[in-house]
Order: sequence, then structure tokens, then C-alpha cells
Amino acid sequence: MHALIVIDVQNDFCPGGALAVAQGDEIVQPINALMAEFDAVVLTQDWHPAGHSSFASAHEGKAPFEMIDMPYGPQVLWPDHCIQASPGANFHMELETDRADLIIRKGFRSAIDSYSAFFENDHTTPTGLEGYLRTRGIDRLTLVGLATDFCVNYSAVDAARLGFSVAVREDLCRAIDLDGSLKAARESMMQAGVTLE
Ligand code: VGL
Ligand code: ZN
Repeated sequence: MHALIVIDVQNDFCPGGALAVAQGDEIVQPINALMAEFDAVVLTQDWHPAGHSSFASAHEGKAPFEMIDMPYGPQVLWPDHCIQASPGANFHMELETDRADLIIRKGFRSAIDSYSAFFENDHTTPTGLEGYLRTRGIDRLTLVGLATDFCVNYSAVDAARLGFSVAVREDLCRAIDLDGSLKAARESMMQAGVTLE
């Protein structure tokens, strides 16, 4: 069984959003068109409480895109984004969310960020997605969405490590590309055995 995992296609990651990814909206229609080809469709939704610890605004004297050391390791600080129940946290208006079997939210704990759809950034706190996929008999995943070098990358690497067969459709992803993060992400995905399509 083969699932399509659509990562964070939300207003704040699209042009005009708080953490806009260039051309992030271009992938919406082709992702809609792809949904029918899969046994299951899962959407992820970045879903932060106001004042989340990944926001630069929560750290005195820090600006967006600076790094900070968190108890679980280094963390990029972001502009406030995807705040629970805000318009920016909504899916892109044209994404066909009605076709999703499951919508899984992540990043809702104030003290820890969660790029991956499988584990929070401590790499140990599970989101529950693995259990959902396994109990549905899903062993193959295709990932698309935003952003290639953060949430798609972390999700793909975790999925491969968990033993799923994983492909990333790079043409249906867009990247933030911070200080070479896209190149590093491609390398880590290839290293983990993810197929870049
Ligand atoms: C993401 C940065 C912060 C992503 C989410 O979806 O790639 N990036 N939160
Ligand atoms: Zn986030």
C-alpha cells in the first residue's frame, strides 16, 4: 500500500505568508491531481501555539533565521508562523483537503519544534503517524510539500529510518534554502536511502 504524504501546504509557507517559500503555491494543483493515484492521502499541518519556542520573537535579542541551542540540539529561529487557528495555519485555499484520510498536526508543544511528521525535533517524541501507517498496511510513501529542506527532509529521513520505502517528488516541493540547507537536505535524504524523483 502506497501513501501520499503532503507536508505543510499552508498559507504561511506560500507567497504572502509569514514564512513564505518562493513559489510554494505552484505545487498545489499538481499535488491535487496526484492524490487519486494513491491508496491513502495524509496531510501534515504545522500547528504552533502563540509564543512557540521556535519563534525568534520568544527569545530576547534574537532575529528570525538566527540559531539557538535548545535542550534537544541546535534550532533555527523562525518568524512567527502557523499559529493555531490563525489564517496562516490554514491549508492553501486550493488544496483539496477533503481528499485526505488523515490530517496530522505537529509542533503543538511550546518547548519543542517538530519538523518531521514522525518525530519531534528531539528525534524521540513520536507524532503517532508511524502507527497509523503501519496499522493501515502502508509500506511505501511519496512525499511532497513545503519545505524541501526542513519538514520534507526530516520527514523523509525519519520514514526511511523507520523502514518505509520513501520517495520525494522534488518537483512538487519547494525549499527555504537557508545557508546551503537545500544541498545538505538532498545529501541527508540520499544518505538515508530516500529516492529523489
Ligand atoms: C517548516 C520551518 C518551521 C516546514 C515548519 O514546514 O518546513 N519550516 N516550521
Ligand atoms: Zn513551524
